[in-house]
This record gives sequence, C-alpha cells and structure tokens, in this order.
Amino acid sequence: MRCLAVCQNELVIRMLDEILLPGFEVEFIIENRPLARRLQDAGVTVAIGDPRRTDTYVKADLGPSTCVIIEDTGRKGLRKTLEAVRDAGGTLVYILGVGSDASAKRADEFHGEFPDVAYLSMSELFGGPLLTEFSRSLTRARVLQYQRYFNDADKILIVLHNDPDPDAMASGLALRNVLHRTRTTAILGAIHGKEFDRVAMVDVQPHYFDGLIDRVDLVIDHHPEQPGAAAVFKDIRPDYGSTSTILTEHLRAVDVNISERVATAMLYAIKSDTLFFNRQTNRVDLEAFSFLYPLADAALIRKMEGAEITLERLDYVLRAFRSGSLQDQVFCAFLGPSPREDFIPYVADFFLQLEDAKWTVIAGIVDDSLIVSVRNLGYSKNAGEFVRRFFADIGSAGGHRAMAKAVMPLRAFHEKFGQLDGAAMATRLHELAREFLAHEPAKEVRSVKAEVGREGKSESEEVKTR
Ligand SMILES: [Mn+2]
Repeated sequence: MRCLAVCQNELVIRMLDEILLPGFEVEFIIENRPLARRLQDAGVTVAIGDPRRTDTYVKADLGPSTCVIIEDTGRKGLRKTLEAVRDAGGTLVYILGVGSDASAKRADEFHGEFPDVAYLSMSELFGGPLLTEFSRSLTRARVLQYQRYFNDADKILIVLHNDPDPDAMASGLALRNVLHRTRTTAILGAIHGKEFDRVAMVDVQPHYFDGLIDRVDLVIDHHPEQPGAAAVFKDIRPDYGSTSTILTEHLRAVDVNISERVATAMLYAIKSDTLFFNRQTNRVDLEAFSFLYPLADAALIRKMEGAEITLERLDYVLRAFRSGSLQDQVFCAFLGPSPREDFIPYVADFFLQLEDAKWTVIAGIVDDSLIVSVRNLGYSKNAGEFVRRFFADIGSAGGHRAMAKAVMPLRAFHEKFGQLDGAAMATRLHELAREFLAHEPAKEVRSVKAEVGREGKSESEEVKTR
C-alpha cells in the first residue's frame, strides 16, 4: 500500500519511516530543501513541495487508495493542507497530532469540515505502552528489593487465608517462584510450631488473623488495605481483580520463568476472582490473562472449571428447577432450608445462563434467616435497588446493578409478606420482580442507600471472599 506523509519534523519522519516500512511504500512531502536532502541521503523517499497546494499531491500521484498522514503541530495551515489533499482526491486521511496539547479539541475543529479524516494523537498512541514499560520498572525495583530481603532465609512461610481459594493458592505458588524457592524452603499455608526466618502473606492481610501473626515481612494483596498492618514490604492494589494479577506483574518484571503448572493456576485464579471478567476487572487483569494464556494448559483449565459443579450444588440447582419458574424473562425459585449460604448465589448465577433469562431471584433459608440473591444481565434496572426497595426495612439489603443480596430474619419476612410455602414463595418473588420492573425506581429508595451501604458491599465482596 502507498502512503504519503506530510511531515516537517525530522524525528517524526524518521520514526514513521521505520514504522511503515516495509509494509507500506512510503513517501514524505517536505518543504525544507536542506532537510529533504539530508533525508534523501539517509535513504528516505522524499518529494519536495508545498503541502498547501493541490498540484503537489497530483505530482506525487495521490489516488483514492493512497493513505495520507498529515502531521499536526498545532500551527496554522493544516486546513489548507487538508483542502489540497481532498481536492487532489485523497480519501484515506489521518492527522497525526504531534505536540498539540489539546488533541481532542483539535480533532473536533476539523471534524465538521472533514468528517472522514481520522485524528490520531501521538501521545495517546505511545502513552499506553510507555507507561506500561515504566510501571514495570517500578515493579521490578520493588521485587528486587524483597527478593534480596528474603534471600538469606533458610525457611520461608507463605501464609494464605484459612480457606484458600484458587487466587490464594496460585499467588502462593507464584510468590514461591519469584523467590526462587522449592516446596521445602517456602511452605504454603498456616503452619504452627515451626520456626521460619521470613513470613510472607498473599491474598490476605495480617488483620485477618486477629493478632495471631505478629510479624510479616511481605504482604501482596488486592483487598482494600487494612490499617495496622506493619509489614517490611507490601504491594497492595485494591483496583486489581486478583492477587495473581499482581504476581504476574512481579514475575514479568524480573523475567522469572513461569512453569505451565503455575501459569495454569494463575490463569484460573484470575478467571475465578473476576468471575470470568464480569466483576472487578480492569485492563491489568486482561493484560495478565493474555500474557499467561499461551503458557497455561488449556485442557486443565477446562477440567478445573468443570470441577466447580459439584453434586451438592447440582442438588440445589435441581430444587430450583423443580420449584421455580421462568416468567417474562425472570427466573424465581425458593430453595427452602440450605446448610450453606453459598448455594443460593450459585443457583442465581446458574439460572442466569438460561436462554431467555435476564433476571434471577433466588431465596433460601439458612438458620433463621431468609436470604435472597438477585442477578441480572446488567443492562436493565438495578438489582441493588430491587432488594433495597423490598427488604431494607426488615433486614440488610444491598448490592450493585447486576448482583445483589438481602438477608433478613425469617420471622420479619413472614410478618411483612405472610407465611408462604414453597410454591407461594416463588410466586411472591415473581410479583415483586414484576412490580419492580414495571415501574421506575421510587426516589425514596435512594435515601436508605447510605444506611445499608456497608452491608451492601458484602455481595460484591463475595467474589473476593475467602
Ligand atoms: Mn483474591
């Protein structure tokens, strides 16, 4: 493909020449003769001409399939150049913003008159990769520091929370890698009665252990930072979707080889902590994911994902299938008594996969409480407002647009809604959903938000829960 570049800045010219060759046949239109000669001597293809004149482009054999790049330094004259290019028949036109600080404003300025012209800002084009590189060197400095600090320890304890989830396990394995340790010199878990020279903690912070652990050398976590955690080194990034994401960056920063086993564990951890990128995901999680993906064992990941389905969980799915129903794209069911709370949100998530289901409302009884889990596909009304509207007055209710939860004493529920048996309960949930989805959310509902805000977080943290 042919490319004509209208540039007067030598640095930009040399850079474009390097980037576009050999994929493009590129020619530069340059006003300044000495510059043009110098570039010609360096092997750059150059035509001398006035960029504001149509015949410059006619001479350069500009056709409708020629790509034209015009450098914009923010000075006047760009409009004339654009007109000349258009009059010569140029259609694939890009403006490359170089050092014009208000590039968005500049883009708007020309958009009205030249709607087909695309505006690219140089700082935006290079900013992302550059910042990634620079933050990698920050991470590298940090990792080198704690690596050195752990270097002379014979035995290291890597503490996980008491009920370790995939992210905790993968992070532990990854940290062992960063520290160049084996399973005998860096032990994962909470082991008492043994002496360790250094203690690290992943996916959890010291406050979790209620004073049981008095000394920590390193904390790596993605939960919000808790006060009072004295650690020699810490890397706590609450905006990350998983601790494994942080550790992927650590491993990359110091070029540690990542085995297939560890990559698989970390990939699965990122997926499960972000609920397949539905929650708490940001660019860094996707970036870590795409880095790990080719290193991991894809078949094993599929197997592990399948392992999330247990016979116990299927039992509750079947209960919901028998007692519940789908009406107007809303699936409601009552599970009755359940020994564990997590079956209820699991069933709510499960039935949201159903074709035609856009909302799920699942209720169940744990001890003396009624628990309601609500899910939706996220582009309709707010699930958090749904539970707040109906249940905030008798219990705690809160959540977000796509997932929410309410917990209330069973007695309080019966007082408000009556003694309902299994089938009547699902029917009542359908009525509530219908009422809610048919009307705009009442304004007074918002005022109770602050009050239940704290409990409201619990559902979202389920994802991060241990
Ligand atoms: Mn986690």
